[in-house]
Amino acid sequence: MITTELEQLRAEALASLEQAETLDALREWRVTYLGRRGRLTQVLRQLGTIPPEERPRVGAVANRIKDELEAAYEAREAVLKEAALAVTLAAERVDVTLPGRPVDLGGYHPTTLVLREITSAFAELGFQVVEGPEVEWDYYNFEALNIPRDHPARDMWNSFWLTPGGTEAERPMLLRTHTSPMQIRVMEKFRPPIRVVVPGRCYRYEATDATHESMFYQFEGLAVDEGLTFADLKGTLYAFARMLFGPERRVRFRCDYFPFVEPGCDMSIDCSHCGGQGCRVCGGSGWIEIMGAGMVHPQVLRNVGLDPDRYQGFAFGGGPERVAMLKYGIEDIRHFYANDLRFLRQFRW
Ligand code: FA5
Repeated sequence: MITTELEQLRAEALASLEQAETLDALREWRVTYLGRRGRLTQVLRQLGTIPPEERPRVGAVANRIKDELEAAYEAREAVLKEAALAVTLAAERVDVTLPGRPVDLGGYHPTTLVLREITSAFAELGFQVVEGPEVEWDYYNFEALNIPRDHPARDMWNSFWLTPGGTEAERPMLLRTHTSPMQIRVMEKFRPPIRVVVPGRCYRYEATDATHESMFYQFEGLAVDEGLTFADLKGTLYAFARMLFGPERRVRFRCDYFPFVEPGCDMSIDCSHCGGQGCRVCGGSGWIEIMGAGMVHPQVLRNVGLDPDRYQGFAFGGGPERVAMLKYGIEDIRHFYANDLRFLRQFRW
C-alpha cells in the first residue's frame, strides 16, 4: 500500500517539477515534496505502522524515490539557473567592440608650462628658485625699492590696497604689484653671492586689454656679488633668450627707468613672427619687449645693509604670459585666466 502511495507521489512530484519554471517555484517544490514537513516525509511516517519484515523493502523503495527526486531537483535547478544566467547575460550584454569613453585628463596651464621652462633655463645658469608672499607690505613693494610715498613712479604700479587708503595706516599692505619686493626679502635673508629667480602672481588695478590683466605673473631675477657689471646682466639675458626662443634670436637693450635700478633698461627680442621686418604682432617695430632690468640701485643695497662700494647686483623682471604669447602665438592675454577649456586644452602635455 505504502509503496503504491510512494510511486504515486513520485509520479506527481516529477510532473509538478516539470511545471516549475522559476527558481522560486523550484524552491517551493522542494519544500512541498522533500521538506522536513513535506509530502515524502509524511508518507514515510507511516513506516511505523507496517509489519517489521516489510519495512526494509518499503524503506528501500522510499530511499530510491527520495534519491531520484533529489537528483531530478538538482537537474531542474541546473537547467533553470542556466536559463536565468542566459537572460541576465542577454540583458547586460556589453559590446566589447564599442570604442571606450575618453577619460578627461587634466593638463598644465600654459603659464605653468612657460614658468617651468623659464625657471629651468635660469636654474641651468645657476639661479635658485624662491617664492614669496602675494600680500605685501608697502615697505617691500615700494619703500625699500627706492619708491617713497610721494614718488611719482608709484603711478606705474596702480595698486590694490588692503589697508584703508594705503597712506594713513602705519604699515600699509597691498597685493604686490610686481615680484621685485622679493629682491629685498632675499637680500635681507641671504648674504652674497646671491642668484635667485622668483616666479609669482602680481596684481594691478588697471583696465584689461590684449596685453594687460589685473592678475598676471612675473618672474624676477636677482644676482648680487662682488664685481658684477652690466655685461653680466646682458650675458645672462642673452643666454636666457636663446634657451627659450632659439639660437637665432637677436636681443636688444634700451634705456628704461625703474627707481630701484641704475642704469635701467628694457630687453626686447626680434619678432619671431616677421623676423624683425615689422608686423601686427610687434606693432611694426620688429622688436617685442619681454622684460625690465638693470643694475641694483646703490640705495637699495644700502636699504638691506649691503655696502654698494663692495657689492653690485643686477635684477630683471618679466611677464611669463607675454613669453607664452610669443612662443605659442596667443594674441590676447585675457584668454589665460578666462577658464575656457577650448583654449586650455591646447596645452595639455
Ligand atoms: C616691473 O614690474 C619691474 N618690477 C620689472 C623690473 C624688475 C625692472 C627688476 C628692473 C629690475 P613692468 O611694470 O614693466 O616692470 O612689468 C614687467 C613685466 O611684467 C612687463 O614687461 C610685462 O611683461 C609684465 N606686466 C606688467 N603689467 C602687466 C599686466 N597688467 N598684465 C600682464 N603682464 C604685465
